[in-house]
Amino acid sequence: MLQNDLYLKALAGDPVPRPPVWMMRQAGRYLPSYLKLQEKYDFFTRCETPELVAEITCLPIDEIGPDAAILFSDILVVPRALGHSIRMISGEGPVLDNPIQSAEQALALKPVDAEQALDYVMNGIRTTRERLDERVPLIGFAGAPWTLLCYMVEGRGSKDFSRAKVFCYQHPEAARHVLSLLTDVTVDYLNAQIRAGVHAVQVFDSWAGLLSPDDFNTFAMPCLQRITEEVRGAPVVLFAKGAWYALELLSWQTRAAALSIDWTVGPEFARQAAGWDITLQGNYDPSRLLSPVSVIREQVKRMIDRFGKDRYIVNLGHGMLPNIPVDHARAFVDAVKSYAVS
Ligand code: 1CP
Repeated sequence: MLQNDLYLKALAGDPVPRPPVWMMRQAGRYLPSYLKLQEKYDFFTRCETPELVAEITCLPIDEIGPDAAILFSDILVVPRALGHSIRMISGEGPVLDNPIQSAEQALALKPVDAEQALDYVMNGIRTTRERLDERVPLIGFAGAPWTLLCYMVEGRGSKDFSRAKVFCYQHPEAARHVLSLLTDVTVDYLNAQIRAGVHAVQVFDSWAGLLSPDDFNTFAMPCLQRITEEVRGAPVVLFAKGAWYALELLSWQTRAAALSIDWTVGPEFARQAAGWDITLQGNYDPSRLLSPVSVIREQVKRMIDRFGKDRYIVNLGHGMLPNIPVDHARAFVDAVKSYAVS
C-alpha cells in the first residue's frame, strides 16, 4: 500500500487536503548527486542499468521530497529501439545518426515488440519500485508520436523542427505511416510499463506547440486519442506543450485523466477550456525558480489558490533547468506541502 497517494487521488478527482507536487525533469542535471553519476556512466548506460535507474529516480525523492517519482529514462529510447543510433552530446543534446530523409525510408520503418526491445526499462521499473518501497507512486512515460517524429526526421533538437514539419507537409502518407507505427509501439510500451509496475503514465508532446491547430488535429491529436483509449490499467496524463488552443479538444475527445499545461496559459483559461471533469497539472515557469525563495513561496500559494486544491497537481510548465539551485527546487515543493486554504 502506498504511503503517499495524493498524486493518484488528484488524478482520480478525489478530494485532497492539499494538492500533490512533483517537477518535470526532477531527476536531472541540477542535482549535484546526479552530476556525479553522469561523470561515471554514459547516458544510455544510466538508462539501461536497473540499479542506476532506481538510484537516479530516487535522488529527488530523498533530497527534495516530491509526492511522486518519475522513472529515469528518455523519450528517445523508442526511436533507438526502432533502429536509430543516438549519441547524447554534452552541451548539445541528442543526435540521431541516421535521420529519416525520404518517404521511402519512412515507409520502410518496421515496428518492434516494445516490451522485448525495451526490457531494460521494465527491469528498471521493477528495481525502482523495490527501492521506492511504497513511499510515493512511480510515473512512467513516453514521447508522443509527433514529438518522436520531430527527432527522427530532424536528427537533433531544434527551435522550430522545420525539416520535420516540411517532411509531414510534403509526404503526408509517409508521415501517417510513421505516426501510426509510433502510436502502436507507444501503446504497447506504456502498457508494458504499467504491467511492470508504474502507477500512472505521462505522454510528452513537447513540440505540439509548433503545429497550427489544423495540423495538430492532423498529426498529433489522433495519436494522443488512440494512446488514451488503448492504454489500460493506469491513468494517462497528456502534456501537449504550447498547444493551449487544443485544451478543450484534449479534454473532451481523449480519455486523459489529466492535462499538463505550460506557463503561457492562465489557470482560469485552462479550467474553462478543459472543464471540471479532468485534472490539470502545471504550470510554474521553470525560470521562475531562479527568483528569491520568498517570491517562489508567494507565487506557489497564489497559483494553488487560482487552480484550486482539488483536481490539480502542482508542477512546472516544462522541465527543470540545469542552473536551478537545489534549495529553490526544495522551496517550491515545501511551499506546496505547507499550503493551507486561507
Ligand atoms: O546526460 C544527461 O543528463 C543529459 C540530459 C538528459 C536527462 C537528464 C536527457 C537528454 N534526458 C534526460 C532524462 C529525461 N528525459 C527524463 C527523466 C526524468 C527526469 O529527468 O526527471 C525525462 C522525463 C525526459 C523526457 C524528455 N527527453 C523529453 C520530454 C520532456 C521535455 O523536456 O520536453 C524530451 C524532449 C527529451 C529529449 C532529450 N533528451 C535529452 C535532452 C537534452 C533532450 C532535449 C533535447 C532538445 O532540446 O530537443
